[in-house]
Amino acid sequence: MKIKLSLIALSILAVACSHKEYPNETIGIIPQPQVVNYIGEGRFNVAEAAVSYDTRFDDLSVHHFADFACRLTSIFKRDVIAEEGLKSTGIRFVLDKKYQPEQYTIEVKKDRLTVTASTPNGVLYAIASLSQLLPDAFYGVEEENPDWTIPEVFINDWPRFAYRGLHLDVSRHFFDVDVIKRYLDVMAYHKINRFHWHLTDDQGWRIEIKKYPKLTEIGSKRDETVVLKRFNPLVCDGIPHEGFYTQEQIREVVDYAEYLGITVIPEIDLPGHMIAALAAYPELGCTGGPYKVWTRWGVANDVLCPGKEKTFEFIEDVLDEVMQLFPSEYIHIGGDECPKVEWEKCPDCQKRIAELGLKTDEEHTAEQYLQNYVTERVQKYLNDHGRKIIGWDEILEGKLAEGATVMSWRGAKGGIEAAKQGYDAIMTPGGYVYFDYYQSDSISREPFAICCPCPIEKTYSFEAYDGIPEESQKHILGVQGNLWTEYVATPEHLFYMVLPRIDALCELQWCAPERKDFERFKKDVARMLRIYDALGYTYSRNIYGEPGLPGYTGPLGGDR
Ligand code: TNX
Repeated sequence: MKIKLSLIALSILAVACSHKEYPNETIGIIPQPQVVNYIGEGRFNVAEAAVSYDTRFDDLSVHHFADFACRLTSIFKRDVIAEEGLKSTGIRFVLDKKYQPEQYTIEVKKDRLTVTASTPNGVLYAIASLSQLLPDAFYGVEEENPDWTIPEVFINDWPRFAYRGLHLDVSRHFFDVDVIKRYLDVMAYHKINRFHWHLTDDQGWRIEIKKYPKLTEIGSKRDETVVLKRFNPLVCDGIPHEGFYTQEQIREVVDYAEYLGITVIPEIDLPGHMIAALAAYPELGCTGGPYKVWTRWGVANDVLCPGKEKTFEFIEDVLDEVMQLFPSEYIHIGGDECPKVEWEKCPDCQKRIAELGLKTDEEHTAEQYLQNYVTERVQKYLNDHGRKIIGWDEILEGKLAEGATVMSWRGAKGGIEAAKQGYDAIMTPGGYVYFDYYQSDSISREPFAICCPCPIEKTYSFEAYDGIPEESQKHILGVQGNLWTEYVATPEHLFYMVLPRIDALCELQWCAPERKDFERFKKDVARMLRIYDALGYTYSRNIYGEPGLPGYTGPLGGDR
């Protein structure tokens, strides 16, 4: 018995010694997996491998296996099919219900590569990682002698945060469904699982609402666009801009996202940022209009009038249709940058303030409390329908009802405050993860942007828990990057702003902080850039000291 035990101990020791532990070795995957152990000297050859899977997997996972097999078929010019029923060799997908929802492992041995996961997202992320272990030829890059072998390695991986978001503003500039799908593709590849879709704003209403057809008939069109300078003198292009998604297209996007393991969180920004809606239905404003869909940027004084009951009818009707289209538990209700000047003058608003007994105190004005009233009422409506709200950090000003989630954009302080007060928070601080900021310090060579350089190193340096007391850290749901599109008018420009900062973002969302290492990351990004090239995405080459978007002819940062 004694001998047996020591033999087991010895063999465990032998296995442990043969593991080369990170950080001595890296694996070239973004986001860097949590655990990477090299377990032997052999190599597994993907070029010769069959694919098989555990019969207990769900349909969506099976689709992912089939897609992967199909890709191998087209590369190796031989029929690779995902076979039902596990084989003992080849690429094998195993279901283990004990795995956390988005966790996966990949164990590579000489004759078999075993992927284990418990959900479609786990499967998808395993395939994303596995793809990054393959040569560039996997992405269609012409390579002389691609090496299709993978070293014997064990990867165990799971996300740091459950909420891993990327936002897109389609109001300032409209992007069609194909662009949105390409955006979702690149998100899924980075294991990002929430798409925050900013669908309405002063400059355009982009979602069809059947009960209010003028929202898109009138609210989705503007006469022209400011192309330079935020402040006077404005330079406008004189070109009308328009676009919206039909409900059918919205469903198409939601389904497509679901396939990629992404929940779409719609934002209906209220009570500010509403001029496009007011242009269509002026009776919802304090003055009754007329209003015009905005052609300029910045904060507009005309906002929804919470003094009128029909404003709430409107909001609820819109949200009814939004809830039908989006299964997401969270609905984003905006709440940012809502000036109160009209409310101060409006008899209906003042009547409402009096009825509610709202009073100005040392900290906030009565009008500020009126915004709280709007937030709370809308929150209650959504809660009654089984949904939760997210709002920009302004919703913290005054009083905020329990159960709201705060999106911290004016730096991290809103998120820190929210978490301390016991609200859930999502960190999306301007300056770090605002992808509408310049890709490099050389702004004179960059497409004109709304503000400030934010090179990838800056994004990479963000740490979500900074300033959050340990006991409040559980309230940080995750991190999100935002792309506002005031100055971003084309898909080429759009992807340029996001790539490769999305690579930094996904490491903030996925990796344990101690796994982050900018030098390693930079090396891995170089590989990503080759993939972006192969897939036809534009991206910034600033990590090579090459600022600027080739082919871009619009205003540059230096023109400001
Ligand atoms: C502030 S971030 C806004 C947006 C602008 C953005 C430009 C937030 C909640 N509101 O309306 O597009 O700055 O960076």
